Amino acid sequence: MKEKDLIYLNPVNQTSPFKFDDTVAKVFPDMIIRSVPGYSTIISAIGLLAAKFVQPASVCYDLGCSLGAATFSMRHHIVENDCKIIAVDNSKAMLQRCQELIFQDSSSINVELIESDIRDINIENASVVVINFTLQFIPINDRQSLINKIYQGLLPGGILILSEKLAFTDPAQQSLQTEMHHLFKKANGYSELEISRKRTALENILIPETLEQHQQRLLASGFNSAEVWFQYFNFASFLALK
Ligand code: GEK
Repeated sequence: MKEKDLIYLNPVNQTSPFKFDDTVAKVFPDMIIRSVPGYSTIISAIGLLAAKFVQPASVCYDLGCSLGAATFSMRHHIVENDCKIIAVDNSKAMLQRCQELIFQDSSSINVELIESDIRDINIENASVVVINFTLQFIPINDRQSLINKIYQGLLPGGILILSEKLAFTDPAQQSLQTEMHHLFKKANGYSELEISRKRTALENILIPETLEQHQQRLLASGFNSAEVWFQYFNFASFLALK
């Protein structure tokens, strides 16, 4: 059974900035599903897209894999047996749990886990790259070079699936979408206090950009097209085609 996220009920966690440590890793599946509108839909679609776009003897990357939800979705949908999945995260706590889940999983598709900053790894021979709610934690100035590296490492016909929390230039939209996200969290059992404490903890750590900024960056790196295939309030997922 999933362990419940009670982190921000605890006043001790009120002031420290958000970290992907063991406390977070323990409750992560519950946290992300109750906090990110559309998360399970996105995870399922990642498997479907990977199955369609994977190429023989290529690599599928899951950048910022956490407990490997996108990795497992790819693993269970892909039928190409000679491909491999490389899942990367810089949180030891997340990777330890992810490794345990891989041991319990029955798929025969090879998964390599790498503990690293995603800015420091090589991307090669990729048919599918997933970066699901992780670019938002990378300093804005480093985002273009990371997307460029992904584009360069993709094979012709390869895809990038990028999911992000969004910002809006129109203040009325920004405040409405933020309010709807908070109502989503409230409907999922988080209190006002937990929502506001988490918001403070994520300040300057999770930096959302607008849909247009993401699209421009994707196109600037060389992708032929970059469209939003899913959006639920201020959370969206892009599909970029090489
Ligand atoms: C999912 N994709 O379940 N390098 C490597 N990892 C990083 C970095 C970095 N520079 N910065 C943050 N992370 C997952 C969910 S969670 C999203 C992704 C969220 C890692 C961090 O350790 C965490 O595991 C993950 O990115 C972000 O589909 O919690 O909102």
